[in-house]
Amino acid sequence: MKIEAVHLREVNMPLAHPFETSFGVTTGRRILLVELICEGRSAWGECVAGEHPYFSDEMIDTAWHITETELVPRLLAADLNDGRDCPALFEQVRGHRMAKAALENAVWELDAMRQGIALSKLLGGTREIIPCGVSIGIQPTPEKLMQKIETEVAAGYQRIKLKCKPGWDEAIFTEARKRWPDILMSCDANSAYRLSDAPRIATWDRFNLLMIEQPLWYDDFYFHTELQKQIKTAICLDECIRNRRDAQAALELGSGRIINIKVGRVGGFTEAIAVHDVAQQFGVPVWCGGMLETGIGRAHNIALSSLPNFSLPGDVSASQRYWTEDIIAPEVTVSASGEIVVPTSPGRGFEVLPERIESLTVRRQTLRRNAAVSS
Ligand code: OSB
Ligand code: MG
Repeated sequence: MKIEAVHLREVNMPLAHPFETSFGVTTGRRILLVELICEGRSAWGECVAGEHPYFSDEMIDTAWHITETELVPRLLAADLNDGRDCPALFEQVRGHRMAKAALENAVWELDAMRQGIALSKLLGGTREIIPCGVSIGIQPTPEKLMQKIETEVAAGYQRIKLKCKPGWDEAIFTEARKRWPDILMSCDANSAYRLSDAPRIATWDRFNLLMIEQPLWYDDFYFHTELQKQIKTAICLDECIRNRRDAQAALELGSGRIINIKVGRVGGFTEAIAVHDVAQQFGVPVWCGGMLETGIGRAHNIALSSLPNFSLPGDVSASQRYWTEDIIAPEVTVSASGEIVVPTSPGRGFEVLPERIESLTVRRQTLRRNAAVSS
């Protein structure tokens, strides 16, 4: 495959509801989309880097810069067999995994279209339906949070994850457990605690949480191991798992017992599959995380979630929870039993809506094979 052109776009999309985590509030997304043109086909990728470098050290503007100046020139000079060629192609560039993932995932999508098979099949997926959970942000009041939980439980979601931080933890867990003693419930601290909080976190075992996600530093394994020794509840690792070696190191150290796989965070589908495989060898379940994606990234998350070891409900939920109008058709919907049907049609399985995307675009750039940059 010789990619003929790459279109970069920034789309601006207001969120249907603000999303608050321990690192800040997001009211709207600025999203970098990439579109590859090859042999009359168009394939898309979504960069999940945020508006600020708060979740990780990447953000949309660094991702755009690296994509334009380093990654796309390498892609346009290459003749690719498939998506698995991308990691080596981009290897000289250190880090910038979310930027790399957007391009690599688009190459996988292109390859699936070319072969006439579903992206899920190309990735090695085996599931026809995937179980879905939701991630509920920090709310203005505990009452508002209880209303949100009620809505999502009624909608059928199979696991409720509560964003937490010091001061927004024990009281809301107590209240939620009083009202819903038996639901699958977890929490995500996004690194808001320190090892000195271990004695207090150990008392959370009484809430019967499925897991506590990334309680300590975003780049740490060692102190998570120390914390895991002091609590019964499983730690789930998100931010600190960048690749398959991290997964192996963390699981050998006992830093956690569950892994959240975000394809952007690990640099693309090739590495996501490798992390999935490492976890499987350790008998550790994984689930697919979310980064407030548009339908393009969401479709890719659905395909990835169809792999066999994605055995826990992920954060892949309905388009409508994020957007008044998504950029794909049909929008992603979740059944009353909290499941998404994995598409079986070729490629991503959802149509992109070019006019809708056009109307949301605030910045664009086209790079072509053997040609100067044009706008
Ligand atoms: O830590 O999982 C996280 C959103 C932005 C950044 C980090 C995280 C999240 C979520 C939302 O939890 C998941 C989603 O609904 O897309
Ligand atoms: Mg998380």
